[in-house]
Amino acid sequence: MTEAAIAAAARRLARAHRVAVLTGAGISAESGVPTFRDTQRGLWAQFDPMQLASREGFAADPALVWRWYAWRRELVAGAQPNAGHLALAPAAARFAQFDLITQNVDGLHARAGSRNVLELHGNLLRSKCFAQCGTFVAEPRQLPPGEPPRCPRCGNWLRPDVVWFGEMLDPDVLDAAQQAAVDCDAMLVVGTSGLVTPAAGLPAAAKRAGATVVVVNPNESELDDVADHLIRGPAAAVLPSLFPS
Ligand code: BJW
Ligand code: ZN
Repeated sequence: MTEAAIAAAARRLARAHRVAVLTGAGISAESGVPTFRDTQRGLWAQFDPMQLASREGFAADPALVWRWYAWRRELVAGAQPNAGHLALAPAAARFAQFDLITQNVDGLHARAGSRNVLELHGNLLRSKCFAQCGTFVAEPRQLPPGEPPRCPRCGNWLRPDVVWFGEMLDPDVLDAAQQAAVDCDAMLVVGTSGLVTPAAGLPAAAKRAGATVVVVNPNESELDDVADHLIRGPAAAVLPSLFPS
């Protein structure tokens, strides 16, 4: 069943000229990076990620939120791109247009060789000033764990350069992603629960504009209804077969 669904989707993708890909945390699961809604392991089981990933959560306890991100940053630093990430990087060259849109903050697509990745929710490996004075810091792995470091310009806290709940996405990145969605003739959606807007609206926007939508997820998701091709399987096993050499 899944084999037939993969073969049908692969045939459709092979005919496409303009492809957009939307990835979520599931694509990094097989690299050992927990999905967003599965980050509550061990010591972190008692905390709500929706609370930690918010300005209010950081303001209430900056050290706690900083430690959560420091822990996740270490996990990502020790992880490697998997066969799913690695299948997407060379696939870009097969199409007239190929846009890779990710909700992930782990940077694994770039480490797999993908270029011009549209990172809708920022990147865990960068930090910026909580007071929005315009300061960005590139290499927070060198920063101490525990308390957040201070902004070198204004002295406020540094925070991860990610998009928290209730914050606006970078308008240029969001515009580019929305344009890619309405311009593509096939959209591949991988490893996202489809719970978080505006990212979750991109597959429906693509479909309304006439694109075929392929969804890859081992579990049910909010995006199953949008799928023309629904592939129930893990990204690292499925993606190489969608772009056979
Ligand atoms: C596999 C697999 C394998 C497993 N292979 N697959 C009410 C109040 C306030 C705001 C809102 C509200 N109602 C709606 C909103 C808007 C809000 C929102 O959507 N909230 C919902 C929760 C309801 N959105 C926002 O606030 C956004 N901003 C915005 O809209 O601005 C305008 C506005 C402002 C104020 C009010 C209203 C509007 C910003 C959203 C930012 C999201 N940021 C996060 C955190 C980033 C930093 C960090 O990581 O800490 O981004 S949240 C988190 O969810 C993260 C992810 O990118 C994002 C999506 O999650 P994803 O990737 O789908 O992961 P999971 O874990 O949910 O799912 C994993 C999937 O993988 C599952 O389906 C598995 O089955 C699958 N899987 N193994 C393939 N091997
Ligand atoms: Zn500052």
